[in-house]
Amino acid sequence: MSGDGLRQRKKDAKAKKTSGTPATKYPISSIKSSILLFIAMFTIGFLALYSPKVAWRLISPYFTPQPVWEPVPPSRGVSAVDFSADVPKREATVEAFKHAWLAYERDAMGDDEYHPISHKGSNLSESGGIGYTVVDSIDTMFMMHLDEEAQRAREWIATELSFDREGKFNTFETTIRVLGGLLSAYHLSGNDPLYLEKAKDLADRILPVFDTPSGLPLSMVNLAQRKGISDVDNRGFVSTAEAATLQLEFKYLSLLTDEEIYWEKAEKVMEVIKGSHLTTGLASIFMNPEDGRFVLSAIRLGSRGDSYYEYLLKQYIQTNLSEPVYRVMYDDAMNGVLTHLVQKSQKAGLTYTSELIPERSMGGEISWRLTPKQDHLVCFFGGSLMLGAITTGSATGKVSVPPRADELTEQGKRDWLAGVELIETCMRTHDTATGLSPEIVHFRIPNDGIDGSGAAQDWYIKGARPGEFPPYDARYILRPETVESLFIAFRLTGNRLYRDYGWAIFESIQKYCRIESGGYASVVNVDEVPVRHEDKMETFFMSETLKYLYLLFEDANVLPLSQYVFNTEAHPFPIFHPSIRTGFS
Ligand code: DMJ
Repeated sequence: MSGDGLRQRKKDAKAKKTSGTPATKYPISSIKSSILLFIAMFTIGFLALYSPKVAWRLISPYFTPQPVWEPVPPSRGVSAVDFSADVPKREATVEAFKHAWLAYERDAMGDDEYHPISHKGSNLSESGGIGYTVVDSIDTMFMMHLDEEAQRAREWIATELSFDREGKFNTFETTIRVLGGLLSAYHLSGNDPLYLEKAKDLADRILPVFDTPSGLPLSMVNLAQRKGISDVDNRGFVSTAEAATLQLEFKYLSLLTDEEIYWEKAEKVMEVIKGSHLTTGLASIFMNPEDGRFVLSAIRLGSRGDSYYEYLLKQYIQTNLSEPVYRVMYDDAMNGVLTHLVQKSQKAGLTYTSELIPERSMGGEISWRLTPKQDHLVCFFGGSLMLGAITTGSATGKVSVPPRADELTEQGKRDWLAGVELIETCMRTHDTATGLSPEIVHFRIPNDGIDGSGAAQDWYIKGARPGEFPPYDARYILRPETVESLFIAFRLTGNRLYRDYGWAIFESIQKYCRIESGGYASVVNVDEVPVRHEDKMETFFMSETLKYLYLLFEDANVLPLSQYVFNTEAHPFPIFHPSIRTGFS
């Protein structure tokens, strides 16, 4: 110890001796604390008698075990954060993309959808394609530096793509895949005007869907006639996710063209949804475009509900956190989801989301049945929760990678942990014969009447019986949601575990979905080997699944989450600060 240090210690000891109150038998401070303790005990006792709930809320934190802050699962021995590219794995995803694209180009160039086993394409309407596959895939080519392929795709867009097509096109799908694809192609190509011109033409044809009494969009559109069409199969109702998942695209287009109409139409939908707010913060999956109200229908994070929650957060991110209304709506929704939908499985305590199904009694009363069903679609939610935790749940404005406990609010910590756990659950649903996860899983609950093989684990595929054709739930249709969450989780934690998980999924896709002659196909039962294929390669395989896998292994400086927001079809748009005064700014 140095002389200075020694002198300081002696000074401290002397100060201790000379300062402080003289010793008394009952120091004032301890009398004060006793009085305070007495008052606190008295108040709690009083409350316990007259309002036990409030009393429990006050004292429960001292009795309920609090979750230990473990920001990421153990990283299999690798502790340092390494965000550099894993080149061999990244290049393997490029090779897979080429295998998919070149087969499509050979067999079906320009058609909306591809059937890799029959080597054929097909269109959504008889009047011709709308670039469903080409446009959805082009930004992945830009990212992968597939310049020749991108040039050929551009050529097709310049010379063949037309939106003057009769038929019923789904408003949401056309927006997220085609409009979204054109807008990100515009940005990533360094503002090639072709893409913006096409985007504007398409958006102008879609706009009439918003001309309803409420402003909620109709589900379908005839692009040639520029006319909205209601969905007769669903009594004219529009699904909540579909109505509330057009906003990133129309708002970015508004920024690029300086035309406020796109912004206003998209924002009006959010205003209507805000106005019909349900007390739980949750959203039923159907709304009525006539009066703008929620219709009595299921509540879930899966189909028709999923991207409503995703876009609440992403709208807040898109405009650089400048519209607090989305933060309030998102936080409110997350409170509802975490309180009412998130459950733990019986055996391994896996975190999953259930659905609420409304039931009407003979007397007309409504009750809600909690159903332990989780769509593969829900697997986007793990990453989304983590992204939300560091955004609306940040206590300090900026958080570390991975976040420290003191950098997040209580809600932020809750959502982060739930997100991490949900990703683990989604990975457990890949514990199948193929290593691929099914379209829908059910979790075990008491008295569910399941026996046999399903009884052994926490989850099962409903209706799967040996010797019978597999149920719809057993399929894997090349969906991206789990790898989307892995990509976000890796970027927010730097934990290699997420790359390992992604690689395992990629290997299963290579082994079981790859068609030797070109392309990839869905499998009809993830629990059956050898697999049976379905003759379809969904467009989101090239636009989302392979893109997120590529970005998972790419250097994290590429398309950083601090500067980009991905639309629900994985098309990245830059984050901006709105130049116009928005309805919610
Ligand atoms: C994609 O088209 C989008 O991610 C959408 O939000 C939901 N489903 C598919 C992929 O599974």
